[in-house]
Amino acid sequence: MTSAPTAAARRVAKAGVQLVNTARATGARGYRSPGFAADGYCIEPGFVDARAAAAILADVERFTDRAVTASGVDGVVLRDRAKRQQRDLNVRQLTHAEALSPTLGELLRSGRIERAFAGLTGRALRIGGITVQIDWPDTETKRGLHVDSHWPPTFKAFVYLTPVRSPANGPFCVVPGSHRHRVRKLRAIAGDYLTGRDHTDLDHEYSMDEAVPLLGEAGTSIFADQRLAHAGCPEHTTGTRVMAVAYLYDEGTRPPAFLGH
Ligand SMILES: O=C(O)CCC(=O)C(=O)O
Repeated sequence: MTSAPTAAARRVAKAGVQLVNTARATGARGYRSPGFAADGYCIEPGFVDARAAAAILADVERFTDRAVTASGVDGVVLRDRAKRQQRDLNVRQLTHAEALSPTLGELLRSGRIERAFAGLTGRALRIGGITVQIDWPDTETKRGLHVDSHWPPTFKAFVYLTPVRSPANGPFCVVPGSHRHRVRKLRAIAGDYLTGRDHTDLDHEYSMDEAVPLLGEAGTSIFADQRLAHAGCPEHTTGTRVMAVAYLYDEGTRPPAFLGH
């Protein structure tokens, strides 16, 4: 009689599968759009028109006031990163943001984000949630370069609701093509393991000098494979950045546990 694998054995097997898929950068070269396959991201100016972006911003702008500490809306959780960790101390997130803004709700229900990703990747992706993220200027506590997950791949659509015209406005930054890296990712994971760090941290293997800031007016959307080495710009000195962030994963699979966190 064979006995069921123990929880520890299941964890080891899962880690093995993750490592093999990370080592192969599985699927990262096979995207429908050659540009997305090469770079791992795409910027679409005007994906949300200026009037709609302004309407969403008007619906959520009250949360840029630090004195507001609760959403006051059923199902919407306001989370200040400063309450639970030592980095990203000037980042605020609001979950289930579609409940805050009818215009954002319409965008979510329209299927446009999934269709845009299908065109870029050839994959059927499902939205796991949409948040609004508010970033106040910060040059000291930003989390360094990281991935959201090594495996399974996850994707995000970022919609800027305020103009992000220079590094001083705190753009989303990526190392182009790093979603395809194999050896460097394995070196990073080994380094994280040896130093007891989060296995998604990459900042000891990659440098911000390799990263490009992704800029755009309000309404610009960035579609990204979150296996890219990425970070919020640590040179954010001017203005509060507000953006909506949709989280996506492969349809037919279970949403990764960290989604929305
Ligand atoms: O604030 C940013 O631009 C970075 C966001 C980020 O790291 C993420 O969504 O995983």
